[in-house]
Amino acid sequence: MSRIPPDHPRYLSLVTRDKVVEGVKIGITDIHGLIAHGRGETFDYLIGEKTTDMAAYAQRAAVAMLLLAKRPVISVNGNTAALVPDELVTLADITRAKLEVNLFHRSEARIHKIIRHLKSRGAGVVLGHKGDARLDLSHGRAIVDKDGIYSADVMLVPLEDGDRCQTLVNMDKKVIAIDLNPLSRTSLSATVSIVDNIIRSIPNMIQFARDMKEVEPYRLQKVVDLYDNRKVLSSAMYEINETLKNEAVRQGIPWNNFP
Ligand code: PTJ
Repeated sequence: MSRIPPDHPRYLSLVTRDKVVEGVKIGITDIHGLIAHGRGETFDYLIGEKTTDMAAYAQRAAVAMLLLAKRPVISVNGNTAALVPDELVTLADITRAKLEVNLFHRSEARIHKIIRHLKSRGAGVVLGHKGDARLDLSHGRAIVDKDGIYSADVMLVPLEDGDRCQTLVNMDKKVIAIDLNPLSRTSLSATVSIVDNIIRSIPNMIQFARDMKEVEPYRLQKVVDLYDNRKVLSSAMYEINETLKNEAVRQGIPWNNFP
C-alpha cells in the first residue's frame, strides 16, 4: 500500500482507494472494480460522505429482514472482499447468513482467491465454488450455488448489477442492495436500497444486528412491515440535491442571477 499521511484531509478516502488497488494487485478484485469504486466515490461526495438518517433506517430494516430470514445469503464480489472482509464475516456470523462469492467478471481463480481471503479472516464455509445452479441471466453472475443464492429467501447484495438484482426480485427473494447511486437499476429494483458507502454500511449493520439479535420476531416483523423503500430512494435524491444547492448558495451567487 502507498504511504498516506494520517493528517491528509482525504485520509480515509485515500486509504479506502488503496484497499481496492491492493485487491486488484493480489487478484481478488477485478480491474473494472477500480472504475466502479470511482463511481461510488462520486456519489459519496454528493451525499456528504456520511450515513444519512434514511440510510440508517434502511440498514435497520435490512438487518431485521436478515434476522427473520430462513435462508439468508450475503453475496460477495471483488470490491467488497477488498474493502470489508472482516466485517462481512462478522455480519454473516451474527445473522447466520451464508457467504457466497458471486462475480460479474467471473473466473474460477478469483472465486477461489476470494474464498481463501474470507477464510483467512475467520469465515467458516464460503460458497460459490460449486456453481451447480443458474439464474436467468447471460453473464457470470448467473452461476450460483444451489444451496446458497439459488435457494436464499433474503439476500444482501452489495455493489450489485441491475440485471441480477431484478432477476432475484423476480424469483420472489427479498433483496437488500448497498449502492451509493440511488439512480442505479439495482437501487431502483431492490426491496431495501441502502444508499451508503459499504465501508460505513456493514459496520452499522453489525451494530444493528448486535442490538436486534435477541428482539422477538414479531417486533422485527413490524420493523420490516413499516419500512418504505420509496421514501429512502427519494430522500437520497433530495439529499444529493440539497448538497449541491447548499454548495452553490455558499458561493454567494443567488440562483436567479443567471441569464
Ligand atoms: O468482482 P466482480 O467481478 O463481481 O465485479 C464487481 C464490480 C463492482 C466491478 C461490478 O459489479 C460492476 O461493474 O459494478 P457496477 O455496475 O459498476 O456497479 C457498482 C455500483 O456500486 C455503482 O452504482 C457504484 O456507485 C456503487 N459503489 C461503488 N463503490 C461503492 C458503491 N456503493 C457503495 N459503497 C461503495 N464503496
